[in-house]
Amino acid sequence: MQLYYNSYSSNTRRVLLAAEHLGIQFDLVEINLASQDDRRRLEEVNANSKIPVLIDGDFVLWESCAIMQYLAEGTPGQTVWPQDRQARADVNRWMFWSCQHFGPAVGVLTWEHIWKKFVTGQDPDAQEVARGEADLAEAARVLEKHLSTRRWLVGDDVTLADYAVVAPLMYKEKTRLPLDGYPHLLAWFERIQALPAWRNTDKAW
Ligand SMILES: N[C@@H](CCC(=O)N[C@@H](CS)C(=O)NCC(=O)O)C(=O)O
Repeated sequence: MQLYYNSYSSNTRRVLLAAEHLGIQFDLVEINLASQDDRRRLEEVNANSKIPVLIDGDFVLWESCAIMQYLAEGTPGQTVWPQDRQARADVNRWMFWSCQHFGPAVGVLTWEHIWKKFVTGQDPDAQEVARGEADLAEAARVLEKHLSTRRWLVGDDVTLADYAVVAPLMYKEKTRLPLDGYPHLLAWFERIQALPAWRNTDKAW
């Protein structure tokens, strides 16, 4: 299988986390989003012009969480995407939440504090930073409450839910994410950072 990727991409990171956990290796195709040639190559497989993209024979799949589920489904004996209907729905719920709420909140801050300068040369916009911080506080509050009584987001061990939600935290230090007031969230992040999947995919910075 081929994966169109970049190590700076948090959406790619969640796929790499799942693949590492499942023992899957890719033929990696690095995409530099600043290169017009790479963009053209990317748009041939994803009209959204976004990474990651998985190619498995004739089958092309984009959207990071869909790729994670596809990888798990194809791995006999895996436990990260449970077979039980309700447990699986619970994992799916956090994966959707990650893409809809947590990831975008972190994404606003990552853009303002890191990428904007690279791409546009402009400084962070205070109003946008305030919006990102407010959205992050709301999402972090939900995570903190949930993790106050459990070690992992679903069940007794790490699942795709944890890998999907945690990926944007690869920018926690660089973006100085204001998360000091969320001790359970931080303890959960430390647990994930201790996993081989995190350590073996920690190549970006
Ligand atoms: N919902 C998509 C988001 C993918 C995405 O936004 N990827 C970023 C990199 S982290 C990207 O390719 N951005 C390029 C662009 O928006 O032009 C997913 O989860 O795969």
